[in-house]
Amino acid sequence: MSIIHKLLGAIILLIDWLTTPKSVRRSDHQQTAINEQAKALTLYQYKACPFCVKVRRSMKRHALPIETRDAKRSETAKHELVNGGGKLKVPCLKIIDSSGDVNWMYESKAIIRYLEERFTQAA
Ligand SMILES: N[C@@H](CCC(=O)N[C@@H](CS)C(=O)NCC(=O)O)C(=O)O
Repeated sequence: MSIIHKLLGAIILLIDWLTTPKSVRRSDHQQTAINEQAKALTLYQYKACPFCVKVRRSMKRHALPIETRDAKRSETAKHELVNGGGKLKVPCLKIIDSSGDVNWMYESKAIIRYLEERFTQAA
């Protein structure tokens, strides 16, 4: 990775840290239900990818404890993503529905829209 890439990544992470959004507050009962639902979701991502930062900020805003797996640092996560989703591109949200079917959702905008539609009303 070039120095410029590393520097850009560090700047992105710094701005993200300085402007971390507040999380929505729910009743304990509601948050417990959300936490249960979040267990069926996994975000494949890179730490300093700006599209992944956008998705992680949305997760923070909606107080979603979604597991993240770094497809750059972990060969296992990379294989899971490529084998399951079909391509090495992040962010990608793995969604297991109530029937156990698995869907791999690419594109940060689509993922953020999905999280907002699914979890905003529950706030
Ligand atoms: N339009 C996509 C862009 C995603 C994207 O370009 N991700 C880059 C990382 S920042 C990527 O996965 N590149 C492939 C690779 O690193 O192998 C989105 O909004 O999610």
